[in-house]
Amino acid sequence: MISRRNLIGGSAILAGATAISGRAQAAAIPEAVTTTSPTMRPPLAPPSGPAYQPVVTLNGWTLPWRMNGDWKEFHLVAEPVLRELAPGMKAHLWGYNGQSPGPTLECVEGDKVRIFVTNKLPEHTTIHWHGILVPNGMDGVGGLTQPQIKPGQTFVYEFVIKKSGTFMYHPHADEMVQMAMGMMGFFVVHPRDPNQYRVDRDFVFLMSTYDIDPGSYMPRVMTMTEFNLWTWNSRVFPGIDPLVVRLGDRVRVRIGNLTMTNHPIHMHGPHFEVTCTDGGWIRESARRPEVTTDVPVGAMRAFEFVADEPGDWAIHCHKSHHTMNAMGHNVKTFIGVPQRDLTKTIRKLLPDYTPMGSAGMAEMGSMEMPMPDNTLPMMTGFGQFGPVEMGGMFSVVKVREGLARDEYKDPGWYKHPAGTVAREIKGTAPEAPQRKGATQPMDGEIEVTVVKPRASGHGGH
Ligand SMILES: [Cu+2]
Repeated sequence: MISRRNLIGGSAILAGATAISGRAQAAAIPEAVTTTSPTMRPPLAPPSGPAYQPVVTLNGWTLPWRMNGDWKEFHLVAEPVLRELAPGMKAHLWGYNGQSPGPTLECVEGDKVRIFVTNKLPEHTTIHWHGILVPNGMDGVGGLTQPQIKPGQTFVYEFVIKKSGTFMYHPHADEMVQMAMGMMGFFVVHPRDPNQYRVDRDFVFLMSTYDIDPGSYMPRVMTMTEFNLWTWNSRVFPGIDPLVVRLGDRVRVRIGNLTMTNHPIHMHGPHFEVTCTDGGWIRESARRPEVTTDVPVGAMRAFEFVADEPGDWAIHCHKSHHTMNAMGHNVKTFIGVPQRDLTKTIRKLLPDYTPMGSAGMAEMGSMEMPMPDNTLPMMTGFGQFGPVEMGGMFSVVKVREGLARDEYKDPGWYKHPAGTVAREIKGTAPEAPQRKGATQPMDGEIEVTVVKPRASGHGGH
């Protein structure tokens, strides 16, 4: 649901802002469009100006703008928001225009852009336009290139966009807190020539991490490494939108990383090439095929592929802890440990104790364990064949035949043609050949003699 709010009527507040042109002072601040829903909104085709293929923000939206003469005007409002991370868990974050991440901004190379930023947070903020070439005074570094935007103030940023590409925006004021609270957004600049770097579908998401104790709503902002929620656009599996793709489409996926660690993003199915970073487009001769690309901290990567094979193709971070939801870090490893006697002993002390993981942890994907309110299972989600046993940074690229050009609705699970799914074979496996005689090597086998090191005063390994 999108509603319009008149946030600030006059232009009195602009008196304290830096670098405001006469034109901006004359103009009233545009309305701020806001949304409280984490539902993906359809791509926003440009109502005027050069044509382009608009991007699709997973569980998000593109901010509408207004034209004022030849200036494109946006209004961002920095404010506390309530974000659903997945059905069953909400978090009190900070974001822009009702959501974290903030809305995606889309422009065209050569656009004259004016962005109003209103601060409705309890502390000061700024916005840095990450990767965009701007005059120094528009770079958004609090204290260095501008005074911070105090609560209640509105500042205006103005620049002409020189270069197309894949960028983002985030605060450059009390950064550790403000980014740990979810303040960030995507900024896509389309080429002026719509046929340059043309794709049929263009998805964007930002990676962010949170440390929210099970049962609570507020991220710990001092956490440096021990995060427990690994998100794409402040959503975790199974709450992340699928990337719905028409068979044969050329597809781009743009990813930004504002977490404290790198994320190797792996896509099953079609091979891809990284085509763009926050420094610009990669020339064709320098591209190489990949199935995983690492997205470093504070960086953007865009990759492209042709969706030439239908199916439900997993896309996820390859750090396996990042495809899990909140868990206690002190869960012990019990693989191979018989727990019956141990459980009896522990239950004398803790009657509700549930042992887990003597054969692995897969049972957690199908079990419904009692949990505090506002917490997600560590491993969750069901596919058509059973539990998916994932969480965090995981989604599905759903390649389907016969979709409409702008159709992004979840088509459900892939219907595999008969005989194309891995299956159980009934019957007994033949016995492995028995080794005769402990000392005789079999044909082709090399006998190895282990010589123990002589005991000495040296510590060895
Ligand atoms: Cu990761």
